[in-house]
Amino acid sequence: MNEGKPPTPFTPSRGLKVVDFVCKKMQRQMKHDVSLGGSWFKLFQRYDRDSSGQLDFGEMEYVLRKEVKIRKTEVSDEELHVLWGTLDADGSGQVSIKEFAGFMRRYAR
Ligand SMILES: [Ca+2]
Repeated sequence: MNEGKPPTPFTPSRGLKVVDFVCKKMQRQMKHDVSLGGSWFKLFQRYDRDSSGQLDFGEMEYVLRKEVKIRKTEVSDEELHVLWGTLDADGSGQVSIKEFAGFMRRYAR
C-alpha cells in the first residue's frame, strides 16, 4: 500500500528518545556546573551566545556539540532539527526563554 512513499524519517518514539537523551545531558551539565546554580534561566543565558534573548538553531547546535558534547553518532544533524522543532514550539525560528523553560518542564525528569 505504501509503495513509492518515502520512508518516514523519524518515528515519534525516536524523536522522544532524542529529546530525552539531550535533556538528560543538559541536566547533567546543570548538576556539574555550579556557576549555573541549578537555574534553567542561567543555562539559557549561557546558550544565548549573542545575548539576544532568543536562541537560534546555530547557537543550540554549537552548545550541544561543543559544550554538552553530544556526538553525531549519538544525535545526528537531522535529529537535532527534530529536537529544534520541539524546542521552537511556535515555529518562529527562535527559541525564547519561555519556550526553553516549557521544554524543560515538559521533558526534564
Ligand atoms: Ca519560537
